[in-house]
Parts: sequence; C-alpha cells; structure tokens
Amino acid sequence: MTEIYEAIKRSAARIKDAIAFDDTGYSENINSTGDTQLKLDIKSDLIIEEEFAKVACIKEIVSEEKEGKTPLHVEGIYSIGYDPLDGSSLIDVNLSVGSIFGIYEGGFAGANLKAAVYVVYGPRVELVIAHENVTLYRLNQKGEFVFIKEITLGVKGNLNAPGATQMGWEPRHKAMIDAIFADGYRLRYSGGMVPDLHQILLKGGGLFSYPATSDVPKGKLRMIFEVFPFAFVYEKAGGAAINGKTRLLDLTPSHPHDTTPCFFGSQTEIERVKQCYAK
Ligand code: FDP
Repeated sequence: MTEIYEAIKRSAARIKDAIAFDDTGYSENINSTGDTQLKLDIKSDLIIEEEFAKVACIKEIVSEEKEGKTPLHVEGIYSIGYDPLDGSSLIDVNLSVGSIFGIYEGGFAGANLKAAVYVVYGPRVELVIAHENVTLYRLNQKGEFVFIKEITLGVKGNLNAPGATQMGWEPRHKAMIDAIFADGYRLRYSGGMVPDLHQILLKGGGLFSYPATSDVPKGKLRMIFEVFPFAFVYEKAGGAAINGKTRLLDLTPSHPHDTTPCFFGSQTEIERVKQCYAK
C-alpha cells in the first residue's frame, strides 16, 4: 500500500505544476460520461497512469476519463479507481479541484475498498489517506508531503453543502434541506466535491448531499471514482455515508461509470437523512 501512496504523492506534485502552469483550455475529446475533456484532465490522467505503471502490486486501473479498465501487472493484487481531476469545470475560475483514488482488492465494489486517498489542489496542496484512520498531509517547499494531523468528525456539525439542480429536488429533500438551514447550519458549496467534502471534514462535520433529481434520477456522482472513496473516508473519520436508505459501501456497480445519489456527513446529519428518506 505504501508504494501506492508514494505513486499518488508523485502524481499530485506533477499535477499541481500542470494546474499552475499549463493551458487550462478544452481538448477536442469527449469522455465516457459525455463531458468535453480539458487538456488538464487528459494530462492528469496520463501522469497517474505513468506513476501507477511503476507499482507492481497494482493489477488494474480504471479512470473517470476512460471507458474501461486498463490492466497493469498480472501479479498485482489491487484495483484502483480514480478521478484524476475532479471538479475540473472550476479550473477556469481558479477554485480548488482534486484527485480521488479508491484502492480495491477483489474487484470494484464498495465492500472491497481497502483504502482511499484524495488530494486537494487549493492555495496549498493537501493529501488525505484513509486506511485504519484518516490522516492529513501537506506539501512543503521541498516537495514532500508532511504529516499534519489525524482527522475525526464531530457527532454533529454546522455546515450544509446541498448539491444538484434545486429545481429537480424531490419535495421531501427540499423540506429536509430547508429544515437543516432553519436549524442554523451554514451554506458551503463550491461545486467541487473534493474541496466541499474536505471542508466539512476539517471543520468538524455537517452534510454534503447529491440527491436523485428529476434530471439525474440516479444522481451524478460516480460510485467507483468518487462516492465509494469518500464514503470510506467519512466512515473512517467517524461519520457515515448513505444513498438515502442504504450504506454506500454496501453497493456494487454494474458498470464502471455507474452513479448513485449520495449523502456524506456526521452521524447526526445522516440520521436526519435516513428519517427523511424513510418517508
Ligand atoms: P465536475 O462536474 O466539475 O467534475 O464530479 C462531478 C462534480 O464536478 C463534483 O466535483 C461536484 O460536487 C459536482 O460535480 C457538482 O455538480 P453540480 O454543479 O450539479 O452541483
């Protein structure tokens, strides 16, 4: 596992430089989700693939930017699902973006996740590893990731990050979000899953939601590359992650790009979601 973390650290340092200095424009390619790829999406994906190709314990990888799996080492044991540059639509307005990695053993299912890692490219570059616990690292001037602290979530937070097109929310979802704000929660939503979930984690708790809506009935966020890794992080930090009713890590996608409605938060807020969606 350490070799995988080291490959992710090398990738993160290279992607940080690409974000800072490369062309932020679009390419002519469209990815499997139908999004036009930025040149930076493609470059970040190539960087990660290059770094993972050096690690013998990785059997296969699947990227948000590619349709299928890429085999790496026949003797490898781990399968990695990753989103090389999540939230890349925020690049042109210079907001924070991230990379997300789920490290699976025995196929791409929530139950097979062994560790999760994400990187936030903000004013500083931070990296979070969730394995037995959740730890935060920060990139220093020498290009090293230095341990900062262990991350744990409070039982109840005070931030609310409600995603998706509000026009398409179900009435019960709207009622729940309104009630949460009426209880004094503060709005925090940048439109980048990585910085938005990172903020809730570091500020002690709250709720991030990306529900089913009339325009995206199965949600927008992808299980293998986005949802399972963050569900793992939140659970290991003492919080919880569900699709409304079911624990996210109990789900199994039938296709690498399958999506699901998702809710990540502290125990109190997730209990509230369960009560809302039980109706
Ligand atoms: P993006 O499309 O910019 O890549 O991964 C999808 C994502 O960003 C998440 O990072 C983010 O939380 C979400 O989409 C935002 O979607 P909405 O604009 O629909 O809220």
